[in-house]
Amino acid sequence: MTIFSLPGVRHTLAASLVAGSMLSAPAVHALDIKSSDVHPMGYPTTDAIEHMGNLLNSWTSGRMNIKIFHSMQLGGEKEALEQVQVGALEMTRVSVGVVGPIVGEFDAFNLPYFFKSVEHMHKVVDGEIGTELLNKLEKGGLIGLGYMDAGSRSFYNNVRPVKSFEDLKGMKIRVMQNPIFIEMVNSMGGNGLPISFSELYTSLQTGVVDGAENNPPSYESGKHYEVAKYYTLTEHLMVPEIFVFSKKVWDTLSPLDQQLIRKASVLAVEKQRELWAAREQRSLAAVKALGYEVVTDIDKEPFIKATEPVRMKFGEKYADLIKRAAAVK
Ligand code: BDP
Repeated sequence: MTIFSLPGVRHTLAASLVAGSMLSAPAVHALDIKSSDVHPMGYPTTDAIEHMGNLLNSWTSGRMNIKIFHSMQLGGEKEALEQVQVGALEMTRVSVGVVGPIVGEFDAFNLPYFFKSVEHMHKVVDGEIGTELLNKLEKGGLIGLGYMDAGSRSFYNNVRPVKSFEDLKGMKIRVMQNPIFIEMVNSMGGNGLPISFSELYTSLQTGVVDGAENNPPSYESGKHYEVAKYYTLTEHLMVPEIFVFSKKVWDTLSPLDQQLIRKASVLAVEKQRELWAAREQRSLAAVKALGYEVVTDIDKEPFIKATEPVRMKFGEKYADLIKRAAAVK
């Protein structure tokens, strides 16, 4: 009897586990997974998690579902991670930028100008090192399910177009809540201010900050161009995204449910990366089409040089890991 098809999961094991749990009805628990994201629906990350929810729903005939709390309904990412750690929220998708303060090794990925290319980043996060780090999340009460793409982050502001290294001088720049990013901006002559993404638009609008830094899809989707019209492709960070499950809740799940979530996560990552590649291009084009200035011709060397002390200082503790990641071909 075919109960349902479960691509990739060892069929005999899955079928017997499902058959077993179907026979003993009380063991089958409905699972409504609440998952948060700062982005709205229609963004690559939220759409990928929606896809994951649809897969789980169809594989279990509606027993497992994901409800997405999108658009910062639950606040910023730091708060979301705290909720997941205590088990009040089952899942969240966040930037690795805010994971460093929980599991320090992730700061290797948060160093400015660290990854050489998207391919390099993929090889590192999809390889041994990526898995090793996901496993370390357990000590922070989190189960790491996978890495998603977030392209490169660049500066934008409402004072003047940044056409050379000197132009950033004196600007108050919002960064994600991690000391690395504060020092990164300071090393470039600006003034880094850690602020939650949920407060960023207002902070730009009211002049609490002059600018921020992010990838083109976030700049476009958050309509930050309305309040910070100069965008420059400095591409100083390539911070992946991550989605995590609450270890507290995870430990109450059956091995089959855990397996289903793992399998659906792999497919969610695939989906997200596909959506991401297309969205990155579209977002930049959309911003340009609206008439906003995007500086693409920029000498990155002075930025790379200025941030060397940041790589040294924050990388020192994880020197081996960083060496291994840098050597990944
Ligand atoms: C975006 C990430 C999001 C972060 C945000 C930020 O997708 O997870 O919260 O940047 O800057 O690129 O806080």
